[in-house]
Amino acid sequence: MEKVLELFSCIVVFALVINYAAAETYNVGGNLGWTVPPGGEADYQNWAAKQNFKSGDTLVFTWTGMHTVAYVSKEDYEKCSTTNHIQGTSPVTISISGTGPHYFICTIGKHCSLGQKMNITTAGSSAAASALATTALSTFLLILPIVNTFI
Ligand SMILES: [Cu+2]
Repeated sequence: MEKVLELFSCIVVFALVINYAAAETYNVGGNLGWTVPPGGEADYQNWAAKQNFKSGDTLVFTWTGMHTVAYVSKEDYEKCSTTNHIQGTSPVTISISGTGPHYFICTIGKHCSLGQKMNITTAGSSAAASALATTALSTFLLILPIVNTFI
């Protein structure tokens, strides 16, 4: 019985660890989607500031009408360069890796200079999340024998 409980506990912990470290998917801009934002660039920065991006997460850019997504360098972001890495069919799915920052712009007309641009940073990498999960697992395995004596 004890062995069964121990195995069961391990499976539960394993599932929690997998869940904790799992990459997340973000719909860029929330309800606004990917468009020329009514409040200018601040709209996307305000949205991004509320998220907790990490390496391995996925961004989904969704829009109607004429827009594009370009995943660009800081320099191109600042200049609203319209030449590189352009994807023009909604939805566009982009996986972010590394700590960033990551820069995205729309390349249609003056959309970028009107604020359809976003830069994000990854607050905690998945490596940090894994380290935390490992710590949690180690702690649990340490207290497991104590827990078992009460069962
Ligand atoms: Cu656009």
